Amino acid sequence: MGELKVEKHIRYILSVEKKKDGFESVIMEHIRLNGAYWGLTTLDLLGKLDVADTEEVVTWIMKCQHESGGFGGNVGHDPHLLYTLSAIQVLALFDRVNILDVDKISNYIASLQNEDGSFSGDIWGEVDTRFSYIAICSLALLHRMDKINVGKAVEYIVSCKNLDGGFGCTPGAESHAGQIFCCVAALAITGSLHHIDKDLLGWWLCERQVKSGGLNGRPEKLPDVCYSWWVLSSLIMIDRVHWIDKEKLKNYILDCQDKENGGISDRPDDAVDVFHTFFGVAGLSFLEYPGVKAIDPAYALPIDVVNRIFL
Ligand code: GRG
Repeated sequence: MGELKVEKHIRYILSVEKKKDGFESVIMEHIRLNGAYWGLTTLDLLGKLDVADTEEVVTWIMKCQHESGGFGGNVGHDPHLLYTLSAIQVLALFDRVNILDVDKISNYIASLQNEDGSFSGDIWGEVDTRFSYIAICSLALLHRMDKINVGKAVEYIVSCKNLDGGFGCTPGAESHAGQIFCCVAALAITGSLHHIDKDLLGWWLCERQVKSGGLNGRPEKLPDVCYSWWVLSSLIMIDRVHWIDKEKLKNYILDCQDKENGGISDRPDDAVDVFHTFFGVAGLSFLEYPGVKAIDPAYALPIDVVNRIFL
């Protein structure tokens, strides 16, 4: 366990970026914009965003934009909401949202809202509450929520609520902590948390903590460091975070570090990656680990970045 290996994690993140032909870079080629968000937000949470080359990052991000206004996961890739949010978030980290053609991007996002209030991820039409969250979070960060029918978007999310208090990806789909984060955060951003039974959902979420201290994403599943984000952020937004054992979770996350080479994995002794490194550090931020900046549970950005946008 021990303490958070801050310097090693910073070196690990920079090494993934530098080794373009390395295994992790190659398998992340198609989601590089998500990877940039995970890696750069981790650096910011650890107070080290200045090691990144701002102009290089910003120039590359803008090359990922498609003529429709949406962003692809890498240069020349098809646009999708998943990468559009990451592009906005990374530009927000560098205080460069102002370089965006806000109308163009917000029109792209609004064009993906369906008649029933749901959102498709791209022109091919897959519907998922992940995309409702992404659309709402992106438009809020761009101050363009008026582009969509917020009432219908909320109605659709509420139609995905289950009897156990959780939410799934479409109406009737199983509750899953990842989808719960998306629905709770979208409801938080739109001022609609009254649609949630906080005690019922809080109970389901705190039951995600297993003996090792880690959290799983649904009953009978293995724990995974990334649920430190999906579960804790949701518990915080509904004021029930005191229902889990924070000390045990902190120790679980620290146990998942590669203490030699940096990075955090899903479970102790597994291979590390940038996704789990971000969600592990973000979880520690919620647990108020010394030296880690505070992160906003709804916008998934450091709180100082969110304040810069809204205050
Ligand atoms: C800005 C933080 C942020 C998110 C953007 C993409 C997105 C919005 C949210 C994804 C939410 C989600 C569904 C997360 C779950 C990811 C995950 C670990 C899925 C694994 O699912 P299974 O079924 O794993 O393979 P389990 O743990 O259930 O066995």
